[in-house]
Amino acid sequence: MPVGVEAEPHAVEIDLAGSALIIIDMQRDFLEPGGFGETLGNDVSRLAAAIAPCRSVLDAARRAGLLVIHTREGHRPDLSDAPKAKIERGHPSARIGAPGPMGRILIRGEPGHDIVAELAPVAGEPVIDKPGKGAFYQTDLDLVLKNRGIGTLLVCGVTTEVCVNTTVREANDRGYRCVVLSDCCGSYFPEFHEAGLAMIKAQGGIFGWVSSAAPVLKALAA
Ligand code: TIU
Repeated sequence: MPVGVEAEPHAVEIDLAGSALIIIDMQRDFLEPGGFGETLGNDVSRLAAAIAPCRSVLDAARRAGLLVIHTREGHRPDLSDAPKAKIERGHPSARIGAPGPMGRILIRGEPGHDIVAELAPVAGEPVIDKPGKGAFYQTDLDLVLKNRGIGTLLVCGVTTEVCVNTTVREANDRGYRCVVLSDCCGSYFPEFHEAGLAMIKAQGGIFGWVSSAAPVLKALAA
């Protein structure tokens, strides 16, 4: 039976059996000092506020039996899946693959690539390793969702305007309904966080809906 969730630009009806929680890139590389995010010159402490709301939705989704999917951005140790243009971009303090305090920057298997302890995946929750910003690009996410009959995504993670936005745009074009939870997302730039959410819900919800943890907790408890 569908449940209503308060959202913008208007409330959305969600069929829980056909919905999944997807948590984008809540990795130490983005949230903790010494990782990829900091090498790019960002104040990584700005993302910490998203952890507790994410955790509350994650706990509720697990209790409600929702499919929970985690994603991680990162590359193979030999960098064979990392575009040269990405590695050479900008003037980071350390490039992708270079050694750092949490292991090699943005490399699979390194401590920095791990999801933060508070949101660590548990057995049975698919983890999608992605080489790009979007979670559909060069991954089997679409196949996993189709096999589970998922049509609606509750989206959390970082950063709002980069990997969350890219994934929502990809999902929208593939026919998924996306509900982005504002306080469960975060950005190094408060103004981009706001703009990233505004772009999703503008024009009658051009890419989806924007809600937050509280209305989703209410719906999951119903
Ligand atoms: N730099 C930045 O804001 N984000 C990323 O590079 N990746 C994700 O958002 N996951």
